[in-house]
Amino acid sequence: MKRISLTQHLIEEQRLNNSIPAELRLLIEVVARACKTISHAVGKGALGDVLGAADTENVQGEIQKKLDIISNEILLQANEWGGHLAAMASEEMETIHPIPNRYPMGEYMLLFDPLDGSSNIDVNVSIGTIFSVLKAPEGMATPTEQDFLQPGTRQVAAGYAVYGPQTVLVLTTGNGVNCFTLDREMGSWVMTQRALQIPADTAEYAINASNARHWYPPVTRYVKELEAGKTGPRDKNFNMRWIASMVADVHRILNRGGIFMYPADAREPDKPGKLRLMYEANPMAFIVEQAGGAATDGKNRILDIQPHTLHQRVAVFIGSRNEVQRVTEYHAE
Ligand code: P6P
Repeated sequence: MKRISLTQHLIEEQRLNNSIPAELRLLIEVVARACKTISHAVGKGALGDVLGAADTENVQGEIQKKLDIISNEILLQANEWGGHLAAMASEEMETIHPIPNRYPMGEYMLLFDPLDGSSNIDVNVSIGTIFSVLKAPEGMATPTEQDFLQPGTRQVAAGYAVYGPQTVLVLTTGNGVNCFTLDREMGSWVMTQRALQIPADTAEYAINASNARHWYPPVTRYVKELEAGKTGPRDKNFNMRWIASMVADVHRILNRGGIFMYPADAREPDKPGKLRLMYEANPMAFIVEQAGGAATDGKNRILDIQPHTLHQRVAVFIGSRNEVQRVTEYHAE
């Protein structure tokens, strides 16, 4: 494949599909540059005195890691001066972050989980940044949380960076999914995979099986059939992976198929799941659907869900569409 840079790809996309206005191209380049900086900070590990917990909690009541806060700051500082954004929202911040008055306001809104998979940071397992881009409502003067509460179908771009053996940026602007690998010597993102497609079928699933006794019947039935393999109704054997880093699990699925599940369960009956809709499930669902996969909350297409609060959680079944369809049908029975 001809190696082109992220910049060249975005310019060619704009020329071919007229789908990336200059402001959106600038936004994507700025976020990609911030992910380079985060990759550098993550890569230092203990040498950069960035491991371990900070002495603060985030809006979810989770102890923040130093790198959670560092990554959040990197994304805020990279994006607030460019004039392309009206506001930002982050897993690490209770309320939205309007662009400071000293900078011009743009027409896009950026949401992100600055460093997903935090429990893996200190043990050197892959982690990542997830981001989602929405358009600010017409005529919006002062951004409020309400302006962010748009269904996932309204995203104009979504992506993630996975900080693993390679640092890879995965991006969609609505015309398919492309991957860029960070060339550390040149400091540039180079396209390494184009138009990714997720196989409709798979023999690999991802779920935290330690929660099995808490699952509701549709999930128990579905997973038990996978575990039965050739001896059961699926008549084939399945493999299991659970990295406890959604970005890494979804990246594997994007490359070789699979289904990732984080269901609601009986541990907290009124909690719809662990993952957040606005800056985890929605961007991942946009990417996966653009790659021919599917994403539901067990009943509804994730991208169709009308959000009610910025940090709301949602159950997630995402990946190879025939498996997502099957487990969703089990919920309907
Ligand atoms: P558990 C990471 O904290 C995360 O939000 C996702 O990236 C990951 O898939 C999930 O939580 C892991 O959850 O309950 O297995 O630790």
